[in-house]
Amino acid sequence: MSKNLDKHIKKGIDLGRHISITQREHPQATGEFSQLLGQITLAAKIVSREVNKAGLGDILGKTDDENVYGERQARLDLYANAIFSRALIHNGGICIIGSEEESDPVRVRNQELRGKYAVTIDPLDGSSNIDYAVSIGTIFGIYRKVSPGGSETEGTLEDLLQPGRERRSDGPFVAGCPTMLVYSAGVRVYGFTLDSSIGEFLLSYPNIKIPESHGYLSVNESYFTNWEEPVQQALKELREMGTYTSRYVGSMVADFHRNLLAGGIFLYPPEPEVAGKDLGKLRLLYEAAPMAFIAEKAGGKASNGYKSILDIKPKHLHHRTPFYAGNKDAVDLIERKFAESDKTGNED
Ligand code: FBP
Repeated sequence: MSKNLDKHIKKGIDLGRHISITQREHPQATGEFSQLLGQITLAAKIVSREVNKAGLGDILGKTDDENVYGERQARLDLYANAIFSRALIHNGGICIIGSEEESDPVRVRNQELRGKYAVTIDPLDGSSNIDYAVSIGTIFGIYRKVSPGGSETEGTLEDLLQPGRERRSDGPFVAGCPTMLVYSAGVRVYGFTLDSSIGEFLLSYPNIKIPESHGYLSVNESYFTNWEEPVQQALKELREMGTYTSRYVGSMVADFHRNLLAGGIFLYPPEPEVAGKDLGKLRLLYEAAPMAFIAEKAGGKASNGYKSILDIKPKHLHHRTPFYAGNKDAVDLIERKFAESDKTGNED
């Protein structure tokens, strides 16, 4: 980031101004990325408003519909999916969406609306907490279209199944006490807080760097006995260090966000003997890879136990992966335990 720009990125500036400032770093920029980020934040504000008054209307609870994994979809899951899809398709300049709530990719049929970006999204992460006023959020990821034909042609699966390192930008929204946007376009990680009195995201964290060697252990320990030995050993050693303590909300966006600011590691290990959890629970494209992008840009690390999450080539839209993300030294410990064990990596 050039010195000249650095002095303009001040706490309190609004997201629109921030985007126009950082865009100066990309003389070839067309404004399409800014437009897309603008639509994503607009949808986030609408969803955050609904979340903040959930319980007064009839938006809580589950529907009878199930997602591709047989998980019953919450009303707010479907509401958030509809709001983000509408904003992305009608004004986002995208060609295709890969969403947790849709079994198949959502293509932009109308050529006038199509653009050069592909988006992956978990419209509402932390579904098990929706009805209990616990922090939840949205996770999004942006890729450039790679399939032939530019925005003239429809997006294809190829535009979604790109390794995380190809991402243009990523970020979670955390609908918690304040609603926050955390995003990176590849250089720094920025944190914006929604000032609902003016309906604007204002810069609250100009350059997030994850603190090292201490913080929180965030994992659902009730599955401990199902984990592979290297994970059990690593967790024991992290506990014995005495510089970590446990915190687990059960909404990855909230657990990851806390650890991003305060230090720590979020883990969702595989349970080889449990049906459907041999690769863990979290989905690569719209849960693990966006968070891995943020973790790495903030000086941390994210791994599947054997390699960086950002180097995994997705096999399909809802591909699952073991996920360890946070302090570099804590994730290195996990990788060391797997390397020392005679276990061969169930690669991807
Ligand atoms: P959803 O996107 O369906 O909410 O699933 C992901 C998630 O809720 C994560 O946010 C959270 O970390 C994890 O599942 C909780 O799983 P578990 O209840 O097994 O600990």
